[in-house]
Amino acid sequence: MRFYPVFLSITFFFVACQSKEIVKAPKRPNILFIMSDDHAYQAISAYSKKLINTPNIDRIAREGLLFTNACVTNSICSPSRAVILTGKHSHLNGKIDNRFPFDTTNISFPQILQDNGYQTAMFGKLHFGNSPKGFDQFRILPGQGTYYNPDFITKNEGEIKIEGYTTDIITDMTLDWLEAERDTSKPFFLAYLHKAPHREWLPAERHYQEFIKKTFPEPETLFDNYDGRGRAAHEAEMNLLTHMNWAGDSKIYPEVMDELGIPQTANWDKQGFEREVGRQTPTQRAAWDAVYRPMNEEFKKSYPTMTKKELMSWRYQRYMQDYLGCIAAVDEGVGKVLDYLDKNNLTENTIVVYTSDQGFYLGEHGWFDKRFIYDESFKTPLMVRWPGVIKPGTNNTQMVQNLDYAQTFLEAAGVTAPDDMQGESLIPLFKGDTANFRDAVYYHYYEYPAVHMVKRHYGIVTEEYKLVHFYDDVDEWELYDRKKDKNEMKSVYSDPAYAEVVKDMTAKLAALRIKYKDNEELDKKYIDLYKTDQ
Ligand code: SGN
Ligand code: CA
Repeated sequence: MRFYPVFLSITFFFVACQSKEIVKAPKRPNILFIMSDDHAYQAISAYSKKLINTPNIDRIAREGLLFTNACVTNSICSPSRAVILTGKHSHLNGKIDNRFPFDTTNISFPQILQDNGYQTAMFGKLHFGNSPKGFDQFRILPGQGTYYNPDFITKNEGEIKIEGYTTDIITDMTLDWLEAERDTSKPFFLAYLHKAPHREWLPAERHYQEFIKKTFPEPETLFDNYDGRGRAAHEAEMNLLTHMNWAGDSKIYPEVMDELGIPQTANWDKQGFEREVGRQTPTQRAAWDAVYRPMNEEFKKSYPTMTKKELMSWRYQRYMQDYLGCIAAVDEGVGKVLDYLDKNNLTENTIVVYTSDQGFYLGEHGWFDKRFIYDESFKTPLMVRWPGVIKPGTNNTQMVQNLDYAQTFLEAAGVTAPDDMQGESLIPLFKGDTANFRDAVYYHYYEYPAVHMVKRHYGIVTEEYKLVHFYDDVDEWELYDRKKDKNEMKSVYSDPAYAEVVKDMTAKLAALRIKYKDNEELDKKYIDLYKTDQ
C-alpha cells in the first residue's frame, strides 16, 4: 500500500504522455473584473505616490501589467459600463448618457461567456436602470447607490437593505460568492464593482478618522482660469470653489451653512447631505459627528476672514480627505479578494483586472467630476494580472480603451467575438507584442445640457496630439500638443505653426468616424433626443 501513490503518479505520467490532450488542453481562465467608480489614476500609488498609498491595488500591477495610457470612449459612468459590456461605442450601443436605461437587446460579453460554460456573477454598482443579463447571480445597487446601509436589487431575493458600509458589503458579497456559490467545475467571470469613490465621498469610520487629519499637495493647475481654451472649459460647472456642494460634498452641516449665510451651490446641496449622512444609524451618526462636528466648528471660526484663494485650498483639502478616504476601503477590499485567490489556489488561473469607469479631476484645472476628453477624465487606471501569460512588473504605453475588454475576455475564454464588436483584443499586448496595435482613439461625449454642463464633443487622440470638436450650442475646435503641453492649457488649433497638424488630424478624425460608424446624422439624432425628452 505504501507504494500506491507512487504507482498512481507513474500511471498518470504515462497516460499524460500518451494523450497530448491531457497535457496540453489549457484550463480556461477565471476572470475577476474589479472596477471602482470615478477612481482617478492619480489616486493609485502604482501611478503616482503623491496622494495615497494603495498597496493592494498596486499588487496587481506589480505582479502583472500596468497600462499608463488606458482611456475611455465616453467619460461617464453608465455609458462607460455599456461600452465595456458590449464592446461597442456609445452611438451604436445606444447608451449615450446616464439618463436613458440601457437597451438590453444589446449582446454583452457576459451573456456569451455564460452561454459558453462560464459561471457569472456581479456585485456592486452597475447603474443601468435595469438588471444585467447573462449573470447567474447578482446583487446591484439601485442607481448610484449609497455609502451607508445600502439597498440592493438582487437576482433571487428582491430588494434588500443591508446595514454597514457599502464598500465592505460589496467585498463581503464577492468573497461569500467565491466561498459558497462558486461552481468548481466551471471557470467564472466575477464582476466586483465598487460605488466608491463616487460623489458624495463618505469614507468608513476607520478611514475618515485618519484622513480628516491629512494635508495633500495641490495640483499645479488648481487655480486655472481657462485662458487658452474655448467656451466648453469656461462654461463647465465642475469648479471646486463655485460648483462643489457645501453640505453634500464638503460636509458642512446644513445648519452651519445657514448660520454662516452660505447659500446652497445647487438645489440638491443640502439634500445630498441628508441622502447620504441622513442614512446613517444613530451609532454611525454619532461616530461621524464626533469627527465632522469639530471640523465644522473650526470652519465657522475661519470662514469669515478667508480669501477666495484660501477657500479654494480649503475645499481642495476637504475634497481629498473624503475622496481618498473612500479609496482606502476599496484598497483593503481588493487585498482581501486577492488573498482569497491565493489561499484557494485560484491565483494562477485567474485574470485579475483593476480599472475605473473613467478618470476624474482631483483639483486639476480647479475641477472635480469628469466628462471631458482632457487627460484626467479621458484616461483611466488599468492593470491586469495573468500569471503565465503576463510578465510581472511590466508597463504598456499603448492607447487601449474600455472598448477592448469584451474582445479580450472572449479571446481569453477561447470564444469568437461577434463581428460587430469594435475593440481590439489586448492579449497580444499582454504577451508583449505591441506591433500592429491602434495608434489613435476615438472619443465622443453627449450628456448636455445636464449636471456639470460639459458641452458635447468628439475627438481623436494620438500619442502626440488631441483634436476636439465641441458642438451642439457651440461650434469650436481645439488642438493640444500632448508632448509640449502636458496640462493641456493652450489650444494651438489656430496657431499657423500647427496648420499641417490640424489638416492631418482632421482627416484622421473623419476616417475614424467612418471606421466606427459615427456621423452627423447620429449626432443630430442624439441632440434631438434631448429636445423631445427634457
Ligand atoms: C451625480 C453627481 C454628479 C455626477 C453624476 C454622474 N451629482 O449626478 O456629480 O457627475 O452623478 O456620475 S451628485 O451630487 O448627485 O452626486 S456617474 O459616475 O454616475 O457618471
Ligand atoms: Ca463614474
